[in-house]
Amino acid sequence: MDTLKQLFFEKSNQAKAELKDIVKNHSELKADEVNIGQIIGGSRGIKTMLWDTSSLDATEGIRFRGFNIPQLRDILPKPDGAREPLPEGLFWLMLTGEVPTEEQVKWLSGEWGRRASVDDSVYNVIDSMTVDTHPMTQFTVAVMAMQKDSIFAKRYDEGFNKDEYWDAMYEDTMNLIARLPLVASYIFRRIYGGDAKMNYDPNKDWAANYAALLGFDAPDFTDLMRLYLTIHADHEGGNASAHTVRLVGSTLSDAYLSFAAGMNALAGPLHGLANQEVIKWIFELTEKIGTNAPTKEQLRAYILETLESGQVVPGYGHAVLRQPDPRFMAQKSFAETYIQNDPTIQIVWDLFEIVPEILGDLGKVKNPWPNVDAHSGALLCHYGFTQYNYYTVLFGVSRALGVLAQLCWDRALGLALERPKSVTTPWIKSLINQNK
Ligand code: CMX
Repeated sequence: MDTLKQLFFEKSNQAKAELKDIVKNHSELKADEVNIGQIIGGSRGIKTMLWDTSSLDATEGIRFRGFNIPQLRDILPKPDGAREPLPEGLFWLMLTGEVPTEEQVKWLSGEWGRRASVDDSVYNVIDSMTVDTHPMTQFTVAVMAMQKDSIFAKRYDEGFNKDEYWDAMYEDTMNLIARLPLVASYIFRRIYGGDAKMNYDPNKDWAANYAALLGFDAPDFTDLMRLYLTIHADHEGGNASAHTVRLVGSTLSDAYLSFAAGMNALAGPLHGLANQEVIKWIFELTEKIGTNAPTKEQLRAYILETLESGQVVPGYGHAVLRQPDPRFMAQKSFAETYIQNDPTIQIVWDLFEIVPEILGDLGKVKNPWPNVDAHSGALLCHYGFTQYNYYTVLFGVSRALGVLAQLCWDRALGLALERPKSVTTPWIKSLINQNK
């Protein structure tokens, strides 16, 4: 058994015993109360999931196993000469709760390199879609096409002991993550041009491979990819993509089926697709105003026009956060450190000064601050990566790390099939009448 798998087994075995004890002795302890507004309003804030890989605080932002983003940028191993952490390190941390050593992440880079192979049948399935099929659709279809290789599904079909579910889920997770740069970059090259088939370089880390396979291998861009793939990896369990992976996985669907389902949630414009919407909106703005250096008054007028036409300002607002997203701030700090005088990045920063006040004045927006998607597109464009219809795929490749690490935990802990209770409108009306 490899070291990571062994460590995960030991940690999860211990956690399973603790959880059993908690369930036995404290099941009746009240954790939350639910009101009608929450039932109708998208279940906001109801504590109803166990999710250990990360936790989101409304004012402080995301913490991965207790570490915030500035801490992760500091403590996670970096390859020689690199300035940003390896996503491998974050995966290790999320799966085991331990910060890995340089040697351990090096091993993980090599292990994903060893597992990174995709057979032609998967590429053939991608090729069967027209190139104008949205990259996120091609991505989920490609993940589904790889499901034939699921070790979990195969062992389940043969009949296997539930105490071994964690083992098969770990194997599927490792294989799927290793393969994602290959299929995701194939989709990119197929749509936007580039060599048809390219090989994964086992001597490079996961993010460096993905960057190179996309055709962008400037050192600064590779560092950006390491940062990007780290900060988008997880955002606790309640967000739509993570929750979907959990829900589908709880039926004992394997890693491929569960992850593909989550990617369909990420592809919605109120969630991950917002990274595409933000840059599209900025490009439309510069085209309409006729300059790539608009004044703040021009920006203000454009924002008001967007709101008046009944649309949201993409990249702003959040269901949980009530402060500027630390993932936005991490990208801003990257740009401040490594990039000078980029007009699109300047627009992003000007919007940061203007949008919150306008949204705040509406009186209904609970969080007027930028989220992760407000900055990512401008950074990518700086390095020539302007194909914004593809951006959500980058988000999805990163999100695999968190949701699949947690899915391994779900099966190791033996978490139950999800089955919350729904109510009808007459039930709600009768509750209201009883309380008059
Ligand atoms: N622009 C305009 N109006 C906004 C807004 C924005 N950026 N954010 C919220 N509002 C509006 C809502 O549409 C809602 O209006 P109605 O009452 O008329 O329906 C009102 O303010 C209250 O919404 P909220 O409670 O503040 O926010 P929600 O939890 O309902 O929604 C989110 C959160 C992210 C969907 C919303 O802020 C939004 O639509 N933002 C723009 C899209 C976006 O950037 N999504 C990416 C989020 C991060 C991610 O998942 O990747």
